[in-house]
Amino acid sequence: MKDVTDLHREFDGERLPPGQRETTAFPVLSKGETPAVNRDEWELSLTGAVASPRTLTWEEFRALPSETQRQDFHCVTGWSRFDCTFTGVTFPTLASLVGVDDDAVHVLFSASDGYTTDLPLEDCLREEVMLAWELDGETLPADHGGPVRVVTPHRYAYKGAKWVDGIEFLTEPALGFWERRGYSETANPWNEERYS
Ligand SMILES: Nc1nc2c(c(=O)[nH]1)N[C@H]1C(S)=C(S)[C@@H](COP(=O)(O)O)O[C@H]1N2
Ligand SMILES: [Mo]
Repeated sequence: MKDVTDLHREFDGERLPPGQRETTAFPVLSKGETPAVNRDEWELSLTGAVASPRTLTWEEFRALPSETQRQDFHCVTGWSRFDCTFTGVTFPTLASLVGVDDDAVHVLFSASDGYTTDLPLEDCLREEVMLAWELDGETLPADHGGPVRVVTPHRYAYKGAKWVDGIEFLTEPALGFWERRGYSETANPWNEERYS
């Protein structure tokens, strides 16, 4: 299994980012109710500044190469959960499927509960950014974003959309749900980039 729990070194930080406390629980943090998302009706759209936009069904998505990674998870409200095991498809795999245009600079993720979040493209084109359907060897629970969520272990976890159903490649930055409410665009936990 690929272990990326040492990626804090790249950001010149300790494993536990400043101002965080470790929890062994996995709290649920959602802006509203957990939406009921049925795998058989779920689709993932890949649109915007790409050569070939695609909409993937669950079967098509699951046929893509997948991997399992050990990752840490940092919530901007101050808790971190170490050693989460996620199985999914990496963002670079999805990006190469559609062929990202040269002028794409940001990515807007959207989700079934109306949530959105935006990240610079370079922060997405990393092996540890995954669209995951398994947590700790079990089907990803609905509260944690099942059937499919994004994980961003190098960024605060609000950059990882639960119940993800859309990825739009953008030629300029956009503001997602929390970014519009004053949270950081870049969200690097080792710099405590919590607010903009
Ligand atoms: N669709 C969606 N994704 C979301 C959220 C949300 O409200 N809706 N909350 C974000 C926040 S603030 C955090 S910390 C993590 C929490 O994930 P968890 O509930 O699995 O702990 O999901 C992120 N992704
Ligand atoms: Mo969060």
